[in-house]
Amino acid sequence: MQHTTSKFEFRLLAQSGAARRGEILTPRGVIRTPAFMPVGTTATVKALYTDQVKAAGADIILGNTYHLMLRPGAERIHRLGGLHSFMRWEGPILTDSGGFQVMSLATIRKITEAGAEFSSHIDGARHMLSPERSIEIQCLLGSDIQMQFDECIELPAERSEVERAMQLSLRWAERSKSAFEEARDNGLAGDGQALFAIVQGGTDAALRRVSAEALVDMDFPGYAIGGLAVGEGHKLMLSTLEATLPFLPKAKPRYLMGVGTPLDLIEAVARGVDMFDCVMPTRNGRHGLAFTWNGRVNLRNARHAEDTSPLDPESSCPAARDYSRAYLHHLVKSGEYLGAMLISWANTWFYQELMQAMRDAISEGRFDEWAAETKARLGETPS
Ligand code: PRF
Repeated sequence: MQHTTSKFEFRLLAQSGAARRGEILTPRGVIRTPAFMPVGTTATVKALYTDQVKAAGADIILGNTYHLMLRPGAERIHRLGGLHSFMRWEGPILTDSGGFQVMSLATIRKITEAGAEFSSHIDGARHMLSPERSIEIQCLLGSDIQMQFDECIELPAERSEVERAMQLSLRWAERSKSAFEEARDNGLAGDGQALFAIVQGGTDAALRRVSAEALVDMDFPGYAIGGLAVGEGHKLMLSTLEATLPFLPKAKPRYLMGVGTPLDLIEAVARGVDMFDCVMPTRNGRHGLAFTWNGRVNLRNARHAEDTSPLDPESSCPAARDYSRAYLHHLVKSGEYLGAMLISWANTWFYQELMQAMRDAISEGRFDEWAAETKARLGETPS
């Protein structure tokens, strides 16, 4: 483990156009940015050992307040020594606050000024999440980067509804910050841990600006852009990013939540985003869809049945380099666990190689040329 610092710190190292290369220093290690964080919702990056996640090149993974509070419970994880030792991941962990998952997963939910009341998607039991309880849970888990409690609504929505949720999220940002500072005063969080704010406001540029400016006034160590990739489409997502990023401080990391495809990542980095998380590499891996340097490959397709070539000869991932497409096709068609494991591994590795390629291109001052070449190679079309 690298003990580089006792404090949370962000350094900008290079810029190419608006694309930024940097590093976040934490007591648990350095996060190279732009960074992609594999999603470890229930204290596991599905179908992968943590050693594989690390070897793929990930510096940080994500965990979820919502899932872990329901099972096995935040207090239990705390008694067991915290999330890092529980799941055997020594590097930094970012935890989402639960607001988004309440909206997407819980049934019978009621949002009030106090917080979100909801029924568990597991057993229907009633629960309450507030900004204060969310921060308490993230402290119990031992999260290195915590997220404010927010409300993310589905798009399209009425402007008045978007504004209401954005304003509520601003008040919840204040309460999240107070709760985090109190936790620090009580020794439940240290100087090396950070709380990020989340900008909301739908696809409305004016609301995004109000949200960003109010959060910047509150002075957080990092800012997320939430409320995107929720049905608005690729173009509106990018124009909303363009309307939001100018109002965020250059010296702080910017995190686009729940995004995305390889094309989304390239376009967002080109506009100045530093961090991402998404289930795309692992969820698609479990369904037989692979990401490679020559584009997406659906291993269910019969054209792979007798193909002895590897998934991606350019990848240094054993799963992509050492197994035939015919074998992967067979595993996927047979519903074998190993199929999900190998393709999740290859995809997680590919996403990290993509981020490394972006970091290199930024350092070399040729991000735009790299992006044009890579988009053509990958053949990704906007979703
Ligand atoms: N808020 C939170 N988590 C999130 C989102 C959000 O808006 C999104 C939106 N894509 C993903 N995850 N707290």
